[in-house]
Amino acid sequence: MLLVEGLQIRYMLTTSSEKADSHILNREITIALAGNPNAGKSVVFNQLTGGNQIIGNWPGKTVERTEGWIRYRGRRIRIVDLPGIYSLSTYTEEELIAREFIISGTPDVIINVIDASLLERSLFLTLQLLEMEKPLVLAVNQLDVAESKGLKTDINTLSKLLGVPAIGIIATKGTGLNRLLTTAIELAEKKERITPPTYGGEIEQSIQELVRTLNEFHQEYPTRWLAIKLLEKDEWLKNLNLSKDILNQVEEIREELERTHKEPIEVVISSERYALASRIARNSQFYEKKKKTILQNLDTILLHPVLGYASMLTFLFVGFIVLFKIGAIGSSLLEHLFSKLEPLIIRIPIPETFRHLLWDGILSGFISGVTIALPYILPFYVFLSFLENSGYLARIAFLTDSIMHKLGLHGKGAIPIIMGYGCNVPAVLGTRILESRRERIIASFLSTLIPCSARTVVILGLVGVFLGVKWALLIYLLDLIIIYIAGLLMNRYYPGETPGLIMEVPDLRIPVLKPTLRQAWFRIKEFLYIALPYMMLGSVALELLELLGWFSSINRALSPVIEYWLGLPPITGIVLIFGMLRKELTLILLSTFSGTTNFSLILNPRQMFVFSFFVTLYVPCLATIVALKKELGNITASILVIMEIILSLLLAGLLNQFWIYIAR
Ligand SMILES: Nc1nc2c(ncn2[C@@H]2O[C@H](COP(=O)(O)OP(=O)(O)OP(=O)(O)O)[C@@H](O)[C@H]2O)c(=O)[nH]1
Ligand SMILES: [Mg+2]
Repeated sequence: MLLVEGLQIRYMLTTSSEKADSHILNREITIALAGNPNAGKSVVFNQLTGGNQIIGNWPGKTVERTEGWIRYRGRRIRIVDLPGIYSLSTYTEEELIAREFIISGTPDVIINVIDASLLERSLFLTLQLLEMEKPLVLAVNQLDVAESKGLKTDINTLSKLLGVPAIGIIATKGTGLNRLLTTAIELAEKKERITPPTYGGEIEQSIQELVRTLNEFHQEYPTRWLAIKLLEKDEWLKNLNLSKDILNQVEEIREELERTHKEPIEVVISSERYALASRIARNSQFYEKKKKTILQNLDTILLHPVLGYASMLTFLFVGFIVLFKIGAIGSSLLEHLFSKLEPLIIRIPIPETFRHLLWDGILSGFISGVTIALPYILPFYVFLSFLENSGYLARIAFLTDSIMHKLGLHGKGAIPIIMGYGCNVPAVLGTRILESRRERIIASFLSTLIPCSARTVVILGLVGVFLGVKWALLIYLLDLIIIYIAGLLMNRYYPGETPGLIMEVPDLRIPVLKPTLRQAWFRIKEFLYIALPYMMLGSVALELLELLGWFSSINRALSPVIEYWLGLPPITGIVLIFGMLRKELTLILLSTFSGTTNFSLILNPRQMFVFSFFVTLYVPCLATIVALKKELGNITASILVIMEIILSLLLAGLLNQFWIYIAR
């Protein structure tokens, strides 16, 4: 699958209990995972289905409905991971997706995942879910985090007060998930309607009054829920074509309530929910004073106006150097290993042409991929996964908030942009955490200029190894400057406003090892299954082009741009075209074609630098273009791609000419 994360992917997972219970009917049950952003829904989803939803410690990762299937005791169970939401009555895109599924997607049961360390806030949504009267089980997650903050949760009382089953879980460790699943299935099969929460005073009376009227009309939705939504003037009700009489009655009640409360009715109902949520939270959770943990103290440094930036820069710099060192060492070790292998294969008696295709094509594509790309990609993904799950990524977003505003983005915009260092595809999809289309366009463009792990392979494997790590760092810096200027320009010439919201910074935590490594592993697997075959096919295609004698004519056609403007050797022309598939291909093909990983034999320092710089900027790879099209539409995506081609040709060419000029 080309587009990895965030899209709908299906899994079939068979649990061991299936065989024993195979006589049970093949029943189908749909379970929806709903809850606040960052509550841990996707961890639950991944644990149950074996899926690979993005998880991380900041709100707003899951932006699409994602489904997975499992078999459990003879039943086929469809589990749906929904985007996180704070309420069911406002209208962000994620809220619409989640709400639409809960109302019309007819889940048999809802698992409401809540963060036990943020109980009161979570219950605000729980109450709204209960209003819908669907079977619901409360998954009280992150008990370990709550505990470390000194919060003791009384799950039984919570369950009693809400009138639904509640199960305490620690999703990252898998604790309680079995019970959660069995309880959810039981509820789904009983199909009992639950008792919705009742609110206070006149609001409750008005709801009752409306319920009486609505009961006379047979509706497919619970009347109490309809009554509340009518009072809240919910847009969605337009779909129902209710009679004039009912609408008039609603209007009368609304007017009266607003007269007594002197506030819009939505606000009055919200305050009722908050009051109830707060009462339930107070009665079911207790605070024992604990010393501040080291992690909480750490935040005074990490978010400090001066020390925060200093520690961020140090952290990223050290991280970069360490990653480069690990990559370089790994790379030379692997190269040594494979060089021992080479003579063995050369001795295999096969016809000359085949040997060319086999050795120069498939095998050297594979070997270059493994020796040049993997050593950098592997540690990088682990690093990124820790950055995401510790919550440090959200802190970087907080620190860069003011810079982001200059670029026309909310601070949250830093998150997809930074994720772009891993892969531009999830970065483009991740721009959905931004509110407006304008912001999403700016952030998507900027994140496709970020050197993803594939481009990192080229920068580190070529410039880092042959010119020195300082030069590699220079490319990253130049890139950041270009992104900054591009952002400034876009903000200036693309009319619209930047929202002034403040970003929510989740608590810092030590990432749980297993799911964090698992997340890294899924990305590495993607590399092994998709990138490596590309590299082998690419090498074979290149060999074929040469055998067929087409090479020189293609190179001649490209020579004005490649040789004169960019100052690169002719062979790089074809290589750069192949690189549109995946950026690491450029370096891999260069090595398979020239038969060496010692790039100093074919490129001089200027060419290495210009080549890497150009690869960093020119068209995003195919998968990213597809993601851009999906998120922003054909026209916008095409404009962005064209802008990028012009930008890269212009800047890399100027850089080359400048270098030649200086060197003269
Ligand atoms: N310590 C601990 N961490 C957890 C637990 N559950 C989830 N997390 C972490 O909390 C963060 C958020 O989890 P996600 O599953 O991504 O949250 P989500 O509800 O899907 O969030 P959105 O997709 O943004 O709505 C991740 O870093 C998880 O590793 C838990 O029980 N204990
Ligand atoms: Mg999620």
